[in-house]
Amino acid sequence: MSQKDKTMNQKERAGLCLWYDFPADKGEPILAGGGFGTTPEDNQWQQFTLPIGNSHMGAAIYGGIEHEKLTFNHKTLWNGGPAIQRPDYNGGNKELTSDGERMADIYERIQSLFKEGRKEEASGLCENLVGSEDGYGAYQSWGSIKFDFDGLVSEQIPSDYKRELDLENALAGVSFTLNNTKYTREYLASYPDHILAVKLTAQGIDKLNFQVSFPVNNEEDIIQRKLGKLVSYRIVDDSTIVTSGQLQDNQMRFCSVLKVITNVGDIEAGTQEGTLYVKDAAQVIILVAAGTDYKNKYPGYRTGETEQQLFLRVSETLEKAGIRTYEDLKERHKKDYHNIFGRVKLDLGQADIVKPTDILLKAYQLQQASEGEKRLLEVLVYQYGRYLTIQSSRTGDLPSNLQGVWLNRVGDENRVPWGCDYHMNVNLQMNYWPVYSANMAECAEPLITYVDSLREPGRVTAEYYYGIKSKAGEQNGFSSHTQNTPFGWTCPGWKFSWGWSPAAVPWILQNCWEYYEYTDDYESLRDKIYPMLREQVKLYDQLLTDSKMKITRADGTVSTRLVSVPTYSPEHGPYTMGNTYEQVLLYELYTEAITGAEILDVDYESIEQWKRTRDRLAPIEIGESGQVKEWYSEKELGSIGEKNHRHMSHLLGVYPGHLISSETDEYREAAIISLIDRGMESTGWGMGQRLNSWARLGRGNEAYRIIELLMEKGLYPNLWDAHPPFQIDGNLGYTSGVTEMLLQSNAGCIHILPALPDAWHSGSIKGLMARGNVEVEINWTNHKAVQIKLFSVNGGTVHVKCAGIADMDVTDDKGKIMEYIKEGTEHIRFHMKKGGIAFIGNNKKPD
Ligand code: FUC
Repeated sequence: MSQKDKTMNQKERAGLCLWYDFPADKGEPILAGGGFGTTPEDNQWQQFTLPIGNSHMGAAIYGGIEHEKLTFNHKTLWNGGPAIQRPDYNGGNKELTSDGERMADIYERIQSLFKEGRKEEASGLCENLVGSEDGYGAYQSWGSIKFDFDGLVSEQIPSDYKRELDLENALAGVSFTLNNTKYTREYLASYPDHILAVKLTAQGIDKLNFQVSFPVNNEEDIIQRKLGKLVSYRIVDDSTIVTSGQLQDNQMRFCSVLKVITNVGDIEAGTQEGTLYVKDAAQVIILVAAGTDYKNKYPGYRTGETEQQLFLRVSETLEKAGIRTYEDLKERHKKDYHNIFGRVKLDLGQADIVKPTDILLKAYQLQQASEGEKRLLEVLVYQYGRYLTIQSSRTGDLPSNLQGVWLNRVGDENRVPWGCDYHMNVNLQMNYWPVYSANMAECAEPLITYVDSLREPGRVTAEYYYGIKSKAGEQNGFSSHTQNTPFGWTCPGWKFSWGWSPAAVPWILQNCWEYYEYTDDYESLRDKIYPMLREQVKLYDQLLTDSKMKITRADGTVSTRLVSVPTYSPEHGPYTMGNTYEQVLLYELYTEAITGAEILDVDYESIEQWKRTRDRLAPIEIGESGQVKEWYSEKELGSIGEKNHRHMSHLLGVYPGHLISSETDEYREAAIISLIDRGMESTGWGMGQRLNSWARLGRGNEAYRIIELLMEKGLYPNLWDAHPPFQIDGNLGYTSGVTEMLLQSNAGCIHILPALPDAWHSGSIKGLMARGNVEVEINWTNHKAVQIKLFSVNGGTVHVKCAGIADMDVTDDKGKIMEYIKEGTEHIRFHMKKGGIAFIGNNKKPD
């Protein structure tokens, strides 16, 4: 290891840990709780607990001294969907309106009215285009793992108390000393072994004496409203708590097995049903496995397992893990985690000091942090976004939801924020913005598989609402809207103004397409991604209609615009015939399908037709204030819509799209005017979107100002993002945004330091990914890249853009000069071998 690498690692070690000197229930909340009946307890939970997860399961740790608690989740534990009391459940889709008219007829009528210019009548009819509320459901908290310790009573928090989350190893821990005994607790959630593992130790005079329980979260009113859990607890083998149950709402079965292992000390039955008492132990290992009979398979969404079969499956998981020692489980967990997390290292010149995270955040908020401390928090939150992704989105599972996998609430969507669903209105998209660029591509598998699973139920939506039918086995078009659940909920919600959003699918497909762009994985493109794009284009081929709006292209040719009708720009303004939001996404969709077909060498005739269609979408128009119009009828800024609205979907061509970039000058200036108009402050994900957009526009200092505002106003002490309540998209949008400030690859080249702010004058980043499967490392000093290292996984031509690059030389890993083609002062192109390395540096000898 070089000296430089060592310094980087030391700094990372000091920085890459969240830690506190008090338990979660003793913290003073710094922000209001948010809506959805957020209680003081919910607020405490969302601001202070520390999360671990293996995607399927999640836990959030309090770190109480006498009473320790971990809220526990399983990603599939959802109310809603198919159920005995909902024999006709159909993804919320309704064929008929409440007046008995066919939705598809109303849809057609709305289109005709809009075309006749009868906007008010058309808009009035839009409210009919809704789905049912019945069966939407909500994600449910499972319960809590509790430890009630005897003898750990203290008036004060011990001075050596520490509660921490080590991001480098994905380990959470609590430690303190009481009565000359040192207590440590370590928590991990293992993806390779499918378990949660806990190690408790007491070193000194006293031993561990505690009751352990695993009660489900089942508030009384929830049971009365039949949204609760029917549950039974039993003790097996004198050391294992088995919980078996069913959700009242949809009869989903769930089962958990918690096993206590001690080598010294006794395990006895506890005082209440389903509890165990551990006596006089110096070390205790606890393993937890859990599962449900959910299966993402339309239309039943169940495995079909009996209670006993589910129990056997969960027990088997636990038994397999139980053969291994705790240390072995921990090593396997760390290896799996390091493989993804360890790829990216960020050094912004952060301070090498160790301060509790809440103190660091507070100093930042009060503008009392040193520059080094600010960098430390900026790096920490960056890597936290990567940690949260790895902990909440792994192969074989559902994607991360609005809170990743962590939730402490039960009930309906008025209590569980937005049902904690799969919101495709920027939220699910944002969760997956950093996966490719920040080198975690495998974490996107749950998303791609999930979107694929919306196709079958989504064909019902296409049929009912647009009259587009797929015969058995046919793929004639699928649709889905804002809200989505694990049960193929594809209807347009129960209110048009937030529920209707067919462009949600092209939008999320963009994330799926990016998987191919970054990995060059031909098989995935052929077998999964292109078929989805193709079917979506097929849908829009049938939906798009001539608006009679005149468009004049850059080359002077004139035609009329094809639009989808009705459209609504999230979540304000009028109902219209097309809008920038939807047209931009469609432009990108057609482009992705065309490119995909060309790569795969298929659908030649369609490619030509798709190009003609794309040519008539004309997504972007500039308004009288020089802005990107959100609606085609908009004149000057502010003439329509709400000022400072948190959504800025008319700017999707900036990010995550490609229509507006620092290369397209005319649109770029317009986008800046529109961005300024939306304001710098917003909710969590709103900050994430602003950050990524400023970065894409090459405006590092504005991007950095967003970062400062996010730190100052938008994060809880546990660094979760505050919508409020907690919503994980803002965390992941931040990680994506920082990546976009340092590296971009959307405009046909690998752009080095495209939006470096003044505050980050020197630093290094290692392991970012550029499109075309190229790994990039950048070292910069005084705002200038001094060395760039590229690793081309698949080989091919690379086009690199960087200020001053024409004065640098390119060498291979043996130090041999590589030939390149120079284009102006900022661009070079050269060929790389598969697995080849290139160093671009400022080592040129004077001529
Ligand atoms: C969108 C946003 C809300 C919230 C919800 C989950 O509808 O407008 O702010 O984030 O998603």
